[in-house]
This record gives sequence, structure tokens and C-alpha cells, in this order.
Amino acid sequence: MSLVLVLSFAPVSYSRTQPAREKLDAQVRDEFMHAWNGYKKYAWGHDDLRPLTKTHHDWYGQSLLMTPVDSLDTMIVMGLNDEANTTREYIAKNLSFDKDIYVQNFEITIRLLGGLLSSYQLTGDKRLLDLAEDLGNRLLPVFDSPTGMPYRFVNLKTGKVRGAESNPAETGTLLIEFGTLAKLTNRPIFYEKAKRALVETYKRRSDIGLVGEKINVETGKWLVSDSHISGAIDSYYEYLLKSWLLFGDQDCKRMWRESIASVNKYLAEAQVDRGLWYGHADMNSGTRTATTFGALDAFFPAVLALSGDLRRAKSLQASSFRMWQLHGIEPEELNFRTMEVTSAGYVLRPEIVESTYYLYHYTRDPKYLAMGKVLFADFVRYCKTEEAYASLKSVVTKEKRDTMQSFVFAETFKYFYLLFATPAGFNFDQVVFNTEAHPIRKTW
Ligand code: DMJ
Repeated sequence: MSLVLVLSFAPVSYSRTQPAREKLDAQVRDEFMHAWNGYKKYAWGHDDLRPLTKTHHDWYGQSLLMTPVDSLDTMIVMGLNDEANTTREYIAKNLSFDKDIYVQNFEITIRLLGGLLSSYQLTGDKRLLDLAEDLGNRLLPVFDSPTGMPYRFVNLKTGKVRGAESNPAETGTLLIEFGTLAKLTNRPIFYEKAKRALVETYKRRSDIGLVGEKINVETGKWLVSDSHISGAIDSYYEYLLKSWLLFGDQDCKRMWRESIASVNKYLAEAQVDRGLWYGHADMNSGTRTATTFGALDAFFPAVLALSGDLRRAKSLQASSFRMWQLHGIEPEELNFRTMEVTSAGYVLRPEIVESTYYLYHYTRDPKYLAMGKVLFADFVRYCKTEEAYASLKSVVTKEKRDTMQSFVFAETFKYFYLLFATPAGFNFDQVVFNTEAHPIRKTW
């Protein structure tokens, strides 16, 4: 299939007026507090709030304070100082990783390790760094596979591992957190293990430079050869770029540059009437396997913009916004050739907001503020509940679902806020956001 990059297509329409930025940042903070108060009232001390039944949920039967840790740096960035101090004290006094439970290395790394490190940097509270180091130590056994790529699960008490069938997102989205931990504790082992995992994933790319969707970390063999930028691969690419930027790692720079060339060659698809999208292709032949794109893929304009490719970033962001506007809120996935929804849920995902923020930062084009205003109004209209926020079972029917994942605090509200605010002392160009939107500063 020949791919022609066409950058002009039907203009995005903004039905609502240009926003006053300052008023919107206060509204975002209010909505954050609305959801946070719901969590505190019904789920305090637990991982997540179930917003419809107003009960709590712990991922592994015992709480790891997923929501408080994921939320803390957002409170700090928003200037919610009392709330942040109370939450920080609670975490420092109550969070313990000495638990006989198997946890998913990827999720724990991006949410908890990333959250603790970021909040440590923002507050200087050494107790948070100590927690991060304890967690890092307990996660380290995941890397003891024959290839160096991590197992998916580890028991925090025994160090036993399981889950040899993994994917590039889980094997390659660790270096920002483990690398930062290495720098802050002067223990290079954390950097070396996570870097090796990333490199070993990259080394197994196909002859045309793509990675697949599922890999066995013991044999190093691919189990699924479908390639894309969606879930199970997405943040692997993000971390190649960001690890270069955060650590100045020249291997990551080279791996990013080679990878993005293949992604643009085989996964991008642009037509005059449809605009730019990224679909699926077989990692070995480059043959198109699916023309789907979704809420998770909407992170890619941010990555493209960060890499300097504003041309593609703007085009893809316009496509993401078309996806959002189809039903007034984005579906998990659609077919971009037919514009039919193929997976109708919305779990409060942040990626499209993140990309809007990056594009506004780099272009200062007010159309991205207007876009953000539309996203925020729809988000509130369809997802707000009496006492919190809820996912949607279907963006078509707008029926709600009883989940509110911690990333709504870590990412969705944070990116909305940063789009509309200029927090004192917060400088986009001095931080790298991990994939859970925890800002990390290069202090070493
Ligand atoms: C988050 O946990 C992270 O952004 C991850 O990289 C992808 N999925 C969710 C948000 O949608």
C-alpha cells in the first residue's frame, strides 16, 4: 500500500467560543476536587473508588494507595497545598510494600514508582524517596529472565515472578522511573536493568524496524506479530524518545530515530478526505492488518510534537479530535476508514488531552485552547456523577460504568489544568512526564 502524507483536509470545527484560560483552570481544579472528595468520602485508604456503587476497590485485595499516590503531584501542581500535605502524610505513614501479593510490574512502576519519585522531587520529602527505593528493590526480580526483559508480575514479599508472555509496553516502559531512581539513589543497577529491557525489546524488531504485540521474555520470540502504536506497544515508543531527552542517552536517541522512521513508513495512513491516522500492520511484511485507532493512540501527537515533528502532530491531533466529536466523547477504538466505532467504552482516558496540551505549548495556537475547552465540557457533561466521575460503558449511549481509575487524577485532570494554567515554578521544558503524567526533573 502506498502511503501519501497529505496534510491538508477538512478543517476541524470548533462550535464553542474561545475560552478565557484562567477561568478554566479554576473549573478544572474544582472538578478535580469534586472527584477527589468522592474518593475520600467512600474509598479513602483504598486503591480506587467505584463511583456508581460508592464502594472501594483494591487491585490485589490489599491497598497500595493507588489513587493517593497517583494524585499527589497533581494536587501540588494545582496548588492544593492542604490537600497535598494531608495526602503526603497519609502515604508516608501508611504505605507499605511488604505485602505477599503479586503485582503487575508495569502498572506499579508507572503509577506508584513514578508518582513517588515525582512527588519526592516536588516536595523534598525523603520518606517518598525511601518508599520508592523500597519498591524498586522489590520489583527488581522481574528482570531476572534469560533475556533481561521483565516478567509481568512479581510478589512484593517473596520476589517470585510470573508472566513470561509480555509486550513492548510492559518491557519497555520502565527506564524513566528506574533510571530516575538510579540517579536519585546513586544505584546504577536500576538504570542498567531497565535500559537492558528496553534494548532487548528493540533488538528483536523486524527487518523493517517494527515490533510486535506480544513477546515471550524467556525465549525472546514474538507471539503476536501485529504492530501498531496502540495499547501493549504505545509507551515503548514514548520511552525511547523521553529516555533520550531525560538522560541524554544516545542509544535511546538512535533507537527512537530508527523506530519512528518505520512507524511513519508502515503504520501511518493519510488521505485527502480522511487526514492522517496510524493503523496496524504486520511487523514482518508491513501489510496493513487493521485500520483502527483509539483513545490510547491519541497520545501520539504529543510524542510527535515533543520529537519536533509538529507537522504530523497537528494532523494526527485533528484526527483524534474528529474521533472525539463523532459522539461527543471519544470511543476506545474506531475504524478510521469507515468511522465506525469498534469498541465503544470511555474509561476517562487522558491521551487526547495530553496531546492538546503539548500542541498548545509548542504552537500557542488558540485553537488548541478551544479544543481543550470542548473536551473538558464534554468530559464533565458525560462523566461527572453526583459525587465523583465515572467511565462510560458506551460513548454512543453515554451509559456509565462503575470505575474511576487513578489516572483520571494523575493525568486527565492534570493535563486539562496545565493546558489552561501557568503554575508558578512549573516549566514544561524542564520536565519529562512519565507515561502516567508524573513530571520528572533532571536534577542530576
Ligand atoms: C495510563 O495508565 C498510562 O497513560 C498508560 O501509558 C496508558 N494507559 C493509561 C491511561 O489511559
